[in-house]
Amino acid sequence: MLELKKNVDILTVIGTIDSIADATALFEKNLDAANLKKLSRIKNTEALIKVANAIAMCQPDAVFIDSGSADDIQWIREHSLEKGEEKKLAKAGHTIHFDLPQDQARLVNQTYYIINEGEEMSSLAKSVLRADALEYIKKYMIGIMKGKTMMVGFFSRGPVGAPATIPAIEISSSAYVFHSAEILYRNCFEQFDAEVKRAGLFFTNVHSEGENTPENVPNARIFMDRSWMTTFATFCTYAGNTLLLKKGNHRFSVDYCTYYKVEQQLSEHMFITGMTGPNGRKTFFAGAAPSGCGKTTTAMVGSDFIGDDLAQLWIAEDGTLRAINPEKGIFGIVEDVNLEGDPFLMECLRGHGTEVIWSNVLIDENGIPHWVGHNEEAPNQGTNFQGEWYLGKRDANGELVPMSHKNSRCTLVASAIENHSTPLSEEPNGVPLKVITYSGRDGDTMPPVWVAKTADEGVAIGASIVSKATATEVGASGVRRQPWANAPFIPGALADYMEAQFTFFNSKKFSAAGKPIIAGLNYFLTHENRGGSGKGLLGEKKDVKAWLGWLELYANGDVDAIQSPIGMIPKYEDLKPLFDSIQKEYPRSLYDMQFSLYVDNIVKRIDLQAEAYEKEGNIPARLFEIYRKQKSALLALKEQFGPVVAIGKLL
Ligand code: SAT
Ligand code: MN
Repeated sequence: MLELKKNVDILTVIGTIDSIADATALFEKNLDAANLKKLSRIKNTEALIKVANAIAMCQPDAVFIDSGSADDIQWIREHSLEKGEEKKLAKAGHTIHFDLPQDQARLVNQTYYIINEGEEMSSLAKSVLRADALEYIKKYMIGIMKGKTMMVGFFSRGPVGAPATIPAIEISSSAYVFHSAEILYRNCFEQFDAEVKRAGLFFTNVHSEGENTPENVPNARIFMDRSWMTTFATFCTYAGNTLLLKKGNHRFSVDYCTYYKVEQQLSEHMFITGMTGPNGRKTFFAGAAPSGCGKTTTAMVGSDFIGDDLAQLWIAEDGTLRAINPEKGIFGIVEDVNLEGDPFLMECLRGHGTEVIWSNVLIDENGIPHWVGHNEEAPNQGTNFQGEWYLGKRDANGELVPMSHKNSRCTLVASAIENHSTPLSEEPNGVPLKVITYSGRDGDTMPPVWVAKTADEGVAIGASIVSKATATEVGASGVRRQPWANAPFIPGALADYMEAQFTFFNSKKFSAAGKPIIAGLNYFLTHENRGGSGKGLLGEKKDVKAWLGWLELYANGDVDAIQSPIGMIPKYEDLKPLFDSIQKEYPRSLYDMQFSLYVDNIVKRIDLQAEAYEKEGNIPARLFEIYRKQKSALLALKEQFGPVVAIGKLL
């Protein structure tokens, strides 16, 4: 359950401002004439009271209202340089920001939902009671912006006017965070009041880096107040912890969809991209993958790239599935980004003059950024996320310090990417989705692509993502279940989220042509695990085009597929021409390695999932029915053909 505006709003308790008269008086005392004039355009009293309370709590020396104008954005860039949060690089418009060595990724162990007594939460999330959060915030956030300027901006999480767009207020003393916000989100200063009215709500985010020292990081907290849709973040700068317009508000959006928009909307950790099929046909995809599993690369393979991280989905009046990207920029991992795999992104990073904020990469003596896997000549020394760096440098534990952190990033507008479809990205009607994909990092079990036979089986694919831990979360390791790649962002009970998925994808509101196909993708099978030799991956980045290309054909009924217990599997003869078109040899032996059913592995995976979900309360029975059905069909196949079933046997 989620009850909005339940109990006290922490900002109001601490700031003590509860009327527009008091808010106005405070603005007059704290804002100069120019910023007062800007703020006077915002009329929504609830929003103004939130801002006033944030000022009362944080006690900044000055307040800057970011109207989104070119002048205001320029002011933010310069403020960041003055504060030393960013430094200029050799290429015009490029800057470097370093997060503290302790703050290189999402601080999952310091991230909490603020909840009310008795609320049922996801078993995968940490939560803190409202009273305890209030104590922390009082202790650390009162006066946290003394000596600093507070920046206040009004943003839109999606194209203005789209049914699934929700506006949000961003408040921070970090100019880096604000600079990033301006690149990644649409400033909707002029339309904010109207958008709050349309959407019926807005999110609020309050962040301060404080002194931003390593000693402070243990006190860092990322709090998300579910009931008041307000975030608080302290003593850190990594955007995943501080720019809470992104994952903080994504969490609220997931919560809101699960409890207030059932059968209407979903909020997903998905890329959105379009593929061009025969005769110029456009087919749009949205796909979930845990951070660091090739989501950005997949998104950019499309001919009509829309977004690489988040998607808001809804069923339109005409029965089609629509999607928007709440963001307009990319906060992309740079490790292994190179000319061969990511030519369009590389063009932005090395070629033409797009604005880029780099974070946590190596900067050489010429002010040029370098990162692991860029496939270029690399320097032997420079400055990186740990300070001065030289080849062979070791950290306190004797481990080699890599040239760049695994989670180092580039921040840039999506419209700079050659295949970005900017007009469609800005379309309030969204793009019509025909394909939903789920992927993880799975070395030995599932094939590169398979399609669910029913909506329920599709929901089960999403529920069953597993992945090796990646670099986006501090302290994570091992193989983990990653339901929908969205679990870190599901505040409420997993069962409620799953129920909402079943309801949505089985909705009678879909027209026959509007219902999407739901597929699994896996790029991470290894030779070793599929009867080959060596430890390498069976696939390479460019294969993604073939897998998506096949799904494009299948979704439009141009090819059929082989029925198997786990779903529909592509035929060799349909894949071959797709590999031809990417100039790649595709022998049947490779196909067999990729698509043979390794029954024992799959059954083990099903058991792992079923056992884990049995421990969770109230999981919809149909999930277990699907697992049971698939398992018994797989065991019957094993009986007939042995533990490794060549897919051709099922023809
Ligand atoms: O750390 S974040 O989750 O914000 C970045 C990402 O999408 O991987
Ligand atoms: Mn992400």
